[in-house]
Amino acid sequence: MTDIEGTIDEMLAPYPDTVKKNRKKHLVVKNEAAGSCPQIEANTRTIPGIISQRGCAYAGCKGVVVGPIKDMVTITHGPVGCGYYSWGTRRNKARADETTPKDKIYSQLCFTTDMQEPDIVFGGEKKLAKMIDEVVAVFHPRAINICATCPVGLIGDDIGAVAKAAEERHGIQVLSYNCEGYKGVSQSAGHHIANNNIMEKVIGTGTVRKPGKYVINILGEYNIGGDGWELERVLMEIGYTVNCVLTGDSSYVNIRNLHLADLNLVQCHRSINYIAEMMETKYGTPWLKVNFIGIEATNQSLRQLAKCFGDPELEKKTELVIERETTRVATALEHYRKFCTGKKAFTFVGGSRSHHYHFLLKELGMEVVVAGYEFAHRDDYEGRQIIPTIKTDADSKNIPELHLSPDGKLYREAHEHLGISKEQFDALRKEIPIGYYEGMYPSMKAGEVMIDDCNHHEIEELVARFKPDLIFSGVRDKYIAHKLGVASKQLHSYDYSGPYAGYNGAINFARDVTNALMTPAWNLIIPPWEKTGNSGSENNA
Ligand code: CFM
Repeated sequence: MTDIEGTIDEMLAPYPDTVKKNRKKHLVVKNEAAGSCPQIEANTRTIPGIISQRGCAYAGCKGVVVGPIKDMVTITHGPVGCGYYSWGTRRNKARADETTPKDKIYSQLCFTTDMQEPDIVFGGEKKLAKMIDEVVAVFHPRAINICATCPVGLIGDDIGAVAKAAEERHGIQVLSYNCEGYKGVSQSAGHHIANNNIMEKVIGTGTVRKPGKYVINILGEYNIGGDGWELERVLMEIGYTVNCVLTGDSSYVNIRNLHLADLNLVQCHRSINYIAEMMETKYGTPWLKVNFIGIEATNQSLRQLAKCFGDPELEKKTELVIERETTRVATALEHYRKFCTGKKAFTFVGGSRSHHYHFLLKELGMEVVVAGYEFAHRDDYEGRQIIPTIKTDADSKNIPELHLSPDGKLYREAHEHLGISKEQFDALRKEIPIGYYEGMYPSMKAGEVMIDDCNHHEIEELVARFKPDLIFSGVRDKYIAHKLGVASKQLHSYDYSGPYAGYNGAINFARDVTNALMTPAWNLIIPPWEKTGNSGSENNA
């Protein structure tokens, strides 16, 4: 047993035996000698009573995937709390453009049926139908989403029937999502439910391809703090047409035309890999895993993207932009690196960022000693090659798998989408991550820890034992870190800052991290374990 494994056993020691056994499966210590990643347990139920960082299926569907679509009204069908607490908390920015005027941006607003006790007792369908009529009369949206919360499923409101009748009444698309919070073990279930509906009912209904030689979509980019805008700036300068970003600053009209692009880039694998895969099956559209967090990661993603089209001119332009942008940000990054080098970090975020930010943190000279996802699946840790070995359980069977087949009219082979030969595509596939994601494990170093569905107790213990300088997490853990005397930065909402993606984002991030690390307050707080000279849970009360 290594020292770190011994440390983990000590951390789990206060748990009852069954809990200890369960939680141990959610932890992996990187062991270079062992070669491939050991199996980690993920996407399974949180132990009742444990204070987890996770959200619910409704949060994943409404809050993450469909909520940012700016020209759709998204109605939360349920008591007011779910709508209210998911209002404006995720910083998916949107702005008026040629698809959507300013007064038609609804992603910033909160629409909820505010079900009351009589609605729970007698059913909420009539109230929902009335609300749709009012929304159409007042706002005239292009289309509507209805997201169900827990009580809706419990009382059996047929939101599908309400949506269908409303479509007939109003002549616009009304999509219903049975994303009741309990539908899965985390928000991940809601991503899948949203992906299914968008794929089945929206993608492929449009006929307008945006003009351009290289037309791409960015999937799994939600424009938090303006990240997507920074990426579009760079991609457009190189010569790409960004057909649609799913779903950051996206509009319904563009999502309908998603299938008309040549290539899908996948930024957040966890939340959107379903659509990427289904589009590959139905339309033959290839997808490329990218990461635009960190300068080198961005440069690598841009180079791999340029290779896809087999055009030397595109590669040349890519190199010019990379050269100019990298040089432009180098001095500022070098300045911040002086403050960040040698500092240790934890990254606990949902299902993608804990990995993506590794690259940027390493560029700043920092080490990620513990990294975890709230709700990722095994492939986000271990790589997609293990997908066939993932056992489906009762919770994952809850979400229907769509079984699609190639579209007779629109299906084209991947190489045809890219305008290259089959041989060129096959060679490319071996070289760059087309249709593949390697997961977080390869980014970890020996002795570093990956943890799934980390909880309050474990965060305290890990802090006491690994003594990080900075914890990247969300609002649930931010103040745990502060109480332990450690600086923290939110990687979900960026603490009202951003963008953090691409070149300009890297500078913003380096500045914010430097500010967090250099804040004198942290030197004035004595962490609990240093007061007693011990470590361990009994000292963390
Ligand atoms: Fe993808 Fe996200 Fe994430 Fe996610 Fe999220 Fe988010 Fe996240 Mo918060 S879609 S998995 S469900 S990158 S809201 S923009 S930051 S937990 S790591």
